Amino acid sequence: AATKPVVISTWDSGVTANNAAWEVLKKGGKALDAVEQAGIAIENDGGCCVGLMANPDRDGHVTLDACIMDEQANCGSVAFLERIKHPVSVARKVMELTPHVMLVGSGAQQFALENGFKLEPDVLSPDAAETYRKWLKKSEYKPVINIENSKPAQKKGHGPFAPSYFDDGTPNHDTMGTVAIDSNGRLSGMCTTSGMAFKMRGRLGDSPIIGSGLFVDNEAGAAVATGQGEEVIRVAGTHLVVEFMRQGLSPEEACRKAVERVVKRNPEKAKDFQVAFVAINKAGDVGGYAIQKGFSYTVTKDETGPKVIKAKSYFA
Ligand code: SD4
Repeated sequence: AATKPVVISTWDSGVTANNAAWEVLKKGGKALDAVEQAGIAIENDGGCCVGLMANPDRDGHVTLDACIMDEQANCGSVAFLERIKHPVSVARKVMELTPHVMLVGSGAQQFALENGFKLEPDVLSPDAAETYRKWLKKSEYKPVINIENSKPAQKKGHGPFAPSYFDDGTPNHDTMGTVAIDSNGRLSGMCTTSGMAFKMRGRLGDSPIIGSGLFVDNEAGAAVATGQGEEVIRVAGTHLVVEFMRQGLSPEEACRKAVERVVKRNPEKAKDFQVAFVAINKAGDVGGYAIQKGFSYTVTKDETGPKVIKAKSYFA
């Protein structure tokens, strides 16, 4: 039976991702191709937090995490990948060409090079270089637990529903996650990120981990996460969202229940970090929910184009 295609992405920057996905979906294309295109589009111009223009780790290197999953539970993932422009596409190749799900670091890079991806220069974008220079001035060069949250996050002008920013204006997070259903009722999703800015070298977040940053089950639904990855991993966040949808909850309710689980794990700390989920079910209903206000998501259902929706949140 024909389904109406729908695509939902994290944040207001999801407009870029959705527009690329919609080009595929509107022609009756596959959800898997649509979400990959969404990832590619944002990796081309992901600003602070996705792709090679993004903020670096503490050592000044951009390290990228991405994964992709289709309606048959095929999945692929790369993490701690350096100097490759399109981690989402490398993740898809891992899924299609190897017997494995995850490749990391130099092995992931080697695999990418063997499969026709180009080694990009090891340089920061001008914005990232400037942000890093400022960060270095104030910051001792040693690992600090949760430095991302060591100052109260503030909202500063960045689109209608700004994500969290540090006091000095450094963006905290803006991972791109996209889930979609196509006209054949196939669900797929992807997640791509540079992770938390100024993370310890070698740190992986939730984003490349199937069941944490992204999960797809064609019987129940698909979900993707953004925010403080460590807290998402602790509850296997997106797997949890999908299981709640399997029990019959709407996507928004499922996201809300998963957010509540994250908060319950650490009620004190939860006041200071952000975690958000977006989800889609088999009927093409979509929803999202966050711990903190300021999270938005983008939905495209038809030719009227992407709509940015302000998510409800645990803390008002
Ligand atoms: C991470 N979840 O690496 C990612 C960061 C993020 O928006 O979502 N940024 O923990």
